[in-house]
Amino acid sequence: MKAVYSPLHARHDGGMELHRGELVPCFEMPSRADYIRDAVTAAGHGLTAPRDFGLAPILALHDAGLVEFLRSAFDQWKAVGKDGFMLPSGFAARSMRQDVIPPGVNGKLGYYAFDAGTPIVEGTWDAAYASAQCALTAAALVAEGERAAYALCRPPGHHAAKAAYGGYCFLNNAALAAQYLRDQGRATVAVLDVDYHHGNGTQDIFYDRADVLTVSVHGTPETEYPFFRGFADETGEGAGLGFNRNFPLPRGTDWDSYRGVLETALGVVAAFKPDALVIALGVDTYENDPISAFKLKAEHYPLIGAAIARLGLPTVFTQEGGYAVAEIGTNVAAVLTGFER
Ligand code: Q9C
Ligand code: ZN
Repeated sequence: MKAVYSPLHARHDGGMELHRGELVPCFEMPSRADYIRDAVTAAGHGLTAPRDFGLAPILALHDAGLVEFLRSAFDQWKAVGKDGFMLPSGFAARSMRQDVIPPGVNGKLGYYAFDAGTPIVEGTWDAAYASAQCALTAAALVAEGERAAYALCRPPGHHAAKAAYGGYCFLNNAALAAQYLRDQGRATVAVLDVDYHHGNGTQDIFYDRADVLTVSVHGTPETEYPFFRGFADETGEGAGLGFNRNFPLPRGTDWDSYRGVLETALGVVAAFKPDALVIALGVDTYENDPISAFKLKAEHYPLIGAAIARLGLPTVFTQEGGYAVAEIGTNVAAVLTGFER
C-alpha cells in the first residue's frame, strides 16, 4: 500500500518532556519517522507526498481557539522573550474556572494542554499540519478506491481532543481521516485504536455521534496514561451512546491475552458494518517499549495486520505511538505486510 510521508515532521524536534518527575528528552523523536520510512520502503510500500487540504478539515473537528493557539504559540512565546520549547505550568483542574481563556501565553498553555509531556517548539505547527495532511491524503487514496493506505503521521494524533492537546499529539490525524471518509460518502466509519494508550482524543471528537464508531484496546488508565479516560464504562453519549467501546488491559498483557481481546474489538467493528475503517496504529504495545508495559513480540505484528485485513474493509492506517525506536520501523512494516498477505 502507499505510505504518505512528509519530511516536515522533522521540524517538531528539540523538546523535553516532564516524565515521572524529571525533564527528559522527548520519547517522541524525529528518528522514529526515519526508521518507519526506511522500513516501509524496504517492505515495498511506496512513499508518496501529502496533498494540501488546507485548514478547513482541521477546523471542522477542532476548536478554533486551540488551532489558533497551536499556530501562533511559539510566536507568542518569542514575544515574551522565550525560546527553546514550551511546556505548561498550571492547569484548569477541579476548583479552577473552566470558562476563562487566559490572555497570556503561559495561561493559554495550561488552558489548551492536558499534560506537561508535550512540548511545542518553533516547528511544531508545521509538522502537526503536515502530519494531518498525510492522514487526509491517505484517506483520499482510500476514498478514491485503494484497498488501504498508510499515513506516516508524526507527530501522532490520537490523544488530541476537540479543544485540548497532549500525549505528544496536537491534531487528531485518525479523526481527520475518518471524517474525510464520511465527507466522501462513506455513511459509517469505524476507528479502531491499537496504540498502547487510550485514544482519548478520537473518543472525545466522536463521543456524541452514531456515524463514527470508536473502539480502543489499551493499557488500563488505572495505571497508564492518560489516566482519566479509557475506562470500559465510557460508551458514548446522546446519539453516540453505544458507539464508543473501550478495552482496558493490565500491565504485562502478552499476546495470548491480547489476541482474544483484539478479536472481540474487531467483532465490535464488524457488527457495526462500517463502510470504511481507520486504524490508529501504535506499536508501543511492543515488549521493549520504554514507556509501555505490554509484552507483544515482533512476530505478533503481522498477525495484527492479518486480523484487521479479515474485516475486508477499505482501511486507512495512521501512525500513532511506538518508542522502541530501533524496532519501530520493522514492527510497523510487519503490520502492513500482514494486512496485505
Ligand atoms: N511523560 C502516544 O503514544 N507520556 N502518546 C507520559 C509525560 C505520555 C503517548 C506523560 C505518553 C503519550 C501517541
Ligand atoms: Zn501510545
